[in-house]
Amino acid sequence: SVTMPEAVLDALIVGAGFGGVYQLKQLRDHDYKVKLVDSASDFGGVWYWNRYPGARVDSTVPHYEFSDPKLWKNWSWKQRFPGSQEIRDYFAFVADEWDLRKDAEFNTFVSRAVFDEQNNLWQISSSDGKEYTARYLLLNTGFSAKRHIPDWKGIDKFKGTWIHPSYWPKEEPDLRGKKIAVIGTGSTGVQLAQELSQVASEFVLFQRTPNTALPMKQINFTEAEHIPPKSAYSELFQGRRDSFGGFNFNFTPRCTFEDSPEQRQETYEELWQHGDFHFWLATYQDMLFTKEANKEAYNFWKDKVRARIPDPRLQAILAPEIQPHAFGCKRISLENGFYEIFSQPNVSLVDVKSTPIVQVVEQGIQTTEKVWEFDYVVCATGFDAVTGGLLQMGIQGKNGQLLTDKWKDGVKTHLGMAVSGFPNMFFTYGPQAPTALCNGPTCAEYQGDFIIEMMNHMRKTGSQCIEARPEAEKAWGAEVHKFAYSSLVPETDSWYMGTNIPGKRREPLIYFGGVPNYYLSLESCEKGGFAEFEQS
Ligand code: NA7
Repeated sequence: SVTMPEAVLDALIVGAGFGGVYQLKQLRDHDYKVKLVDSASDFGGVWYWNRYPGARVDSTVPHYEFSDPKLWKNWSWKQRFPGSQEIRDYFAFVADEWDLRKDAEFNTFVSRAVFDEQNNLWQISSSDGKEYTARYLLLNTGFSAKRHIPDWKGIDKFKGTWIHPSYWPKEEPDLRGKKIAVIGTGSTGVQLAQELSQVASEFVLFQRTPNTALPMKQINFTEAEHIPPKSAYSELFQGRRDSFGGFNFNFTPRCTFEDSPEQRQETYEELWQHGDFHFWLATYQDMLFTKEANKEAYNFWKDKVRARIPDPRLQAILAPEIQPHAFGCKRISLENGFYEIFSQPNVSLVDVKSTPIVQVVEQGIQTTEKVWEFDYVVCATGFDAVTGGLLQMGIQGKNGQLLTDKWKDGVKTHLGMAVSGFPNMFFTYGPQAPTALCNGPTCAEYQGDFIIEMMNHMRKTGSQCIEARPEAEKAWGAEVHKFAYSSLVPETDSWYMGTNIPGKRREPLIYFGGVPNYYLSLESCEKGGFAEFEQS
């Protein structure tokens, strides 16, 4: 049955992670009539879904939280890199503090959104038949809303339990003494391997590409010791806009070979000891741009990691002598004892580059070498990242054009937030923005503030329709390509380039100019009265 459209909203927000939650709070404070929907049954975004053993953020707090003092003054984390449950607790706290629940509808998957050109309104419907009418459609669906499972033959024949980790069963399976496989060595695979190898009777990790993981250096906070102290928070939140990744650190202004070999070793060692992403994003500024600099960083990484793996065969798979890809141009993960698990007698590593997976069979996984038997297969093969989540919602702009058609020959956006032909629609943490290279909450606030300023501007001028100008979109695309192609990123296979999904177009999906440049672009657009957008 078709329900009658509810009263017109100023904005429908899709997604209850950092982006959506921030916008709900801010828009309500600015007297907009808003509602938030999410397909999950609670707040948390990625953290609602990612509840697999070991799921943990690899950005430090307090960067990885909202900057509102009302929140951080009353919230203390237990660890420098909080686990998934702790982040869900934080979301529950935020929902209470900001009184969000009354405007949130859960278990609601947006399956269609059509722009009504006569009235400048979005008509939105959910898969269970709910309908919404809103002036603005604000998509905060994140970069990993669409899971990816390779289409191996026989998955349906497997007699054990097959799990994509972001659909971890709420009823926690008892994995003790079980034979467990993890396929994939992204952040998820690495975190899972660290945990499941400790409980499984036999644990097998299937690796296609080594993850050039860095030591996390977790810190447990105590009441007395909360690092950094809260007195430093305000300044620290300010500092995010000057940092490439939206944290509080930056590339050093020096180039790799300006230093003597001894100085270089010392610098690398310091970055290494610091943990976090420092060896990646606080290193020599040419690391992501020149092959020689990149190789130097890789070699240091390789020697460090090899020292932790006694078996030369495993060394060659986990930390190959020949650099497998440009270091840091594929998402680096933070590990906590990952390389040590391979010395355990119950752990095996399968290199699927040399012995590919042929098919899934009743007992487990058949490679070109043998059949591996399992009770559980955890398929940590990632996501149709960055664009997949946006393209699965049946979005239709002006003249009936589908977003899937608009992006058929490549992604086009203005500022990584808007699309020409799709008025009054904005998204955060999507394609052609610093997404995923930028700390999530930093992006949520900067992009959210831009959207709110834009809506305020529209209200002030009495306009009802705002749409990215095609020429602005073209210029932004060129900007995105300029940054990407000046680096080693485009030659590296990864979801940054869309190459993790068979058949997906190879193109830079992320803006690699860093947060400071991105922030300037937003600021200049705002100061120019949003003239890069047509308004009527
Ligand atoms: P990722 O980072 O996309 O990792 C997926 C992993 O699965 C990666 O190691 C892939 O190998 C592997 N994969 C994908 N398809 C296959 C096939 N067909 N055969 C074997 N292995 C395969 O997803 P995550 O969930 O770990 O992390 C997502 C993001 O969340 C992460 O980057 C952080 O930002 C947080 P590949 O490397 O492509 O060779």
